Amino acid sequence: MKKALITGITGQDGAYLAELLLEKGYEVHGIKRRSSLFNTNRIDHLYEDPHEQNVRFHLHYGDLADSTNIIRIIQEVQPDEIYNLGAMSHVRVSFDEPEYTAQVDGIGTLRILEAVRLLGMTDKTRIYQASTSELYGGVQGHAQSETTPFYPRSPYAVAKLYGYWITVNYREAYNMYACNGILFNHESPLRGETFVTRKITRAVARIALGLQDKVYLGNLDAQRDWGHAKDYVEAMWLILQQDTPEDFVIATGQTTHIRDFVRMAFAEVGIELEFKGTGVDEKGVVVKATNPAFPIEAGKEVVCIDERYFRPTEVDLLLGDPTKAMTKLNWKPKYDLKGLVQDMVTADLKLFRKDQILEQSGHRVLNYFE
Ligand code: NDP
Ligand code: GDR
Repeated sequence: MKKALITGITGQDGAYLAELLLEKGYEVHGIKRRSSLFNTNRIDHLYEDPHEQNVRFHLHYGDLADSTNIIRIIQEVQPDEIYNLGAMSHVRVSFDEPEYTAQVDGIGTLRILEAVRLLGMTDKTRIYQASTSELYGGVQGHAQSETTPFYPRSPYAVAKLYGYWITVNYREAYNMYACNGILFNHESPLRGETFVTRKITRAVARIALGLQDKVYLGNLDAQRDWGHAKDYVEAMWLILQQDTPEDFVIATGQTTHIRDFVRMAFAEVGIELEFKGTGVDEKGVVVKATNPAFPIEAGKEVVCIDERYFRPTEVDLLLGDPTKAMTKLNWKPKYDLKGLVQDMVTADLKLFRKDQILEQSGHRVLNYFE
C-alpha cells in the first residue's frame, strides 16, 4: 500500500486530494495545525478512529514553520509521495503578513525538500509542490505556459517563486523526484469563504434567501482562469505518476471577468443583474427575478464596491495554456465554469437554508463579509 503525506490537508485541495488518494487505496497522512477550535470540518467525513484496526487515514499535528516537526513526521511516516499544499494562501492577506507568508510558503517548501534529503529518502519519496499562476503576475497579453517567464506581484507570489525554484533546484542538484504543479485558480463548495468566488456564491445564496441585502467586492475588472478543485487534485496525482519529474501548468484555457462570475452566480437563482456606474461607484442592480422561490424587487442594489478589497499591486489577467498537461498527463477537466458555478451556488443554498430556519425562529445569525 502506498503512503502519502499531505501538508494543508485541512484546506480545500487537501480535503479533495485525501478523498481521491483513499479511493485509490493509499494510506493517507495529513499535517494539521493546532488551533483553539476544531479546524477539520472539510475532512471530518474521512476521519477514522485511530484505536481501530487497519486505519488508512492519520492526522499529525505540525506546522511548515517548524523544521524539526517536519523532519520527525516524514521520518515516522516514510511517505512514498508528499503533496506540499500547506500555505498562507490568500494574496490580499499576504500584503498584511509578508514575513509569515515567506516563512511558510517559501522556506516551508525548503523544509520539506531538505527533510527528505537529510533523511536519505531521495530515492523513495516523490514531492509535489503547490505552485501557482500568481507566479506570472505581471506577465500579460498571452496565455501563460510552462515556458512563460515569471513576474510575481504580491508577497504571496514572491514566496511561491522561491518554492518553485527551490523545488527545481533540488530536482537538478540531488536527482529528486520533485515537481511543480503551476495551478490556475480552482474553486469548489469547499473554497475558503474569503476568496472571491466563494464570497460571491455565499452572498448570492444569502441574498436569495433574504438573509443579506448586498455584497461588497473589490476589483471587478480582474480576469481569472477558473476550474474545479476536484479536477485539479487529479492532476496533482498524475504529475507524481510519470516516469520523469516535470513541471506542469493546470488550467482550463478560458478566462472570465469577476463581474461575469457575479452575473452567472445570480443567474443560478433566477436573478438577472446589470452593472451601473464606474470605479468605486459601480453597482450591481437587479433587473428582474424569475424564480418565485427567490423573490427580489427590480432596481435593488445587491453588489457594491469597497476599496478595502483592492490590492496594492493587482494581477489583472490570468489565462493558462494546459496543452502540456492535456497531452503528457492525458488530463482533462470534467467541469466547465457553468458547472462549477452551479455546484457552488447549490451547496451554499443548502448551507444557508439552515441559517434561514434559525433566523425564522428568532436566532441571530452572524455573517462575516471579509
Ligand atoms: P487553503 O487556504 O484552502 O488551504 C491551505 C492549507 O494550508 C490549510 O490546510 C491550512 O491550515 C494550511 N496551512 C496554513 N498555514 C500553515 C502552516 N504554517 N503550516 C502548515 N499548514 C498550514 O488553500 P487551497 O487548498 O486552496 O490551496 C492549496 C495550495 O495550493 C496552497 O499552497 C495554495 O497556495 C496553492 N494554490 C491554490 C490555488 C487555488 O486556486 N486554490 C491555485 C494555485 C495554488 P488551516 O486549515 O489550519 O488554515
Ligand atoms: P487570487 O484569488 O488572488 O486569484 O488567488 P481571489 O479569489 O482572492 O481573487 C481573485 C480576483 O478577484 C478580485 N476581487 C476580490 N478578491 C477577494 N478575495 N475578495 C473580494 O471582495 C474581491 N473583489 C474582487 C481580486 O482582486 C483578484 O483579482 C487565488 C488563491 O487561491 C491563491 O492561493 C492561488 O495561488 C491563486 O488563486 C491562483
